[in-house]
Amino acid sequence: MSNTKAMVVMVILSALVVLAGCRAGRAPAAKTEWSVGEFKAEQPKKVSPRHTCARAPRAIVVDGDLSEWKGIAEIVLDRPEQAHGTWKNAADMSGSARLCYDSDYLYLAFVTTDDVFRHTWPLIPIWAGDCVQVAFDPLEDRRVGTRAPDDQEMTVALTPEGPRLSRWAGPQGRGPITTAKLGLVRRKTGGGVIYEIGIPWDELAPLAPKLRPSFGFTFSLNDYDERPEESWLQWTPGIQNGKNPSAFGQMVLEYTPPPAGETELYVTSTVPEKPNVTELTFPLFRHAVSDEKLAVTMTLTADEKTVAERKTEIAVEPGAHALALVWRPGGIRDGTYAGTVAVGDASGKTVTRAFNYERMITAPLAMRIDTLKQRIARLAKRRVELYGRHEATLAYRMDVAKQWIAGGGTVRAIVNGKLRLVDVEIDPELLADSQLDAGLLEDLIRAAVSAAQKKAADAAARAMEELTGGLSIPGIEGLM
Ligand SMILES: [Ca+2]
Ligand SMILES: [Ca+2]
Ligand SMILES: [Ca+2]
Repeated sequence: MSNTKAMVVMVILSALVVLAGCRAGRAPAAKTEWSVGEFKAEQPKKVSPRHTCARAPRAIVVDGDLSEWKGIAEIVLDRPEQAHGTWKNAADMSGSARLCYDSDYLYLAFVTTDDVFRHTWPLIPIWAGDCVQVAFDPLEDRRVGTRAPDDQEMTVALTPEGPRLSRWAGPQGRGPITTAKLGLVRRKTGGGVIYEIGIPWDELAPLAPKLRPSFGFTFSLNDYDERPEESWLQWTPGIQNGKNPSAFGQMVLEYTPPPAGETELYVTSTVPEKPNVTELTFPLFRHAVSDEKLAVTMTLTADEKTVAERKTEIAVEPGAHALALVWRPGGIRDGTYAGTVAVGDASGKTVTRAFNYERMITAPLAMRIDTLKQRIARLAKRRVELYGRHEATLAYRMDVAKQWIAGGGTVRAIVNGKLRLVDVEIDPELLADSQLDAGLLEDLIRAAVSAAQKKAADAAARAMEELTGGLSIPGIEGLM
């Protein structure tokens, strides 16, 4: 390096150090640690297709009986232009979707018609059997061709092990959503499934009624009759063949004030996309019936230890208020924190929202570079996870072509990777045996078939373990 170049590098480096110092020096010593202002939700532009997420007209009981959903408008998928893969007709796969909400849950109801109901999870990925996939773009930033940090994708299925709702992407992390209410039942006619689902608002943050006018949404009805995910019907693109929130439809959150004398409280947390943010903003909606004080507690924890906490009270008058509560947590280092914001009213009701906060502001240059390296390492790990999932899917597809043989020397059963019986071979000498009767023959066939099916299932489980075990990917089993 020439002397001039070295000088230039030195000057740039010192400038960066000075800048970092300025930032640290600008830490809000004199500023108050929190403030409360008016919250104004951005008004996204209208998008087609558009539908209404109704306010629940009456209490929703999540049980697979949709009688309380009467009067809520449906989105119907039953047309060839909505279908992909080897879709035949509406009897093969069709269905409807309805959405509504109350102060605690977003509810979804799907009713499908399907000539053959089939799901064999965990032998196949959960999205490859008969199921519904849903995707949300809470902030409606409509990212093109990839998900943004607020975006979510989930699959709901009636699996052999029971109803299951799994999240593949979202700020709350991946895995089964155990806080959701699931009422999934087979239909008495039409071969399909009724899916009645309640998802707590905390699982959908930063989405919240009154704090967002609408959200991006789409869904897909997946069909497995002969082959996993052989066809699907979709409201819009954006889930299948590439993640693309810019293609989603729009759900307008219908709002009517609560009945006279009833209060309403919605709280959410924002997800700062960049780590150089010193302020955390919590949008809050309160419909109050009298003068009151809301008790607010905001906390940040690292390694399960509280590192910052702020308790405060907000006075509100009767009526509807959309507020933005801003917290500037002081005295904390750069790092990754788990946080909660809890808002309690006089009736004793408390709404708690969880969030993650990654902060990179005051550290010396070297430490900031280290943090950057950690971020890159995390991104690389995520690539490995996605690759692992792809490989597991490939391995599964190969196994469909494979066959497993089991049984003694007299009766042998051949089963394929889908656990289907391909053939049974019986030794002619066995049939000549005078002691053989129909009951014994049935027992021998049954034993051979179940042994071959067990072999196939074990092989699939082993293949999955080999592909994922070495990487120790948390939650992947829950998704597959
Ligand atoms: Ca119900
Ligand atoms: Ca079908
Ligand atoms: Ca099916």
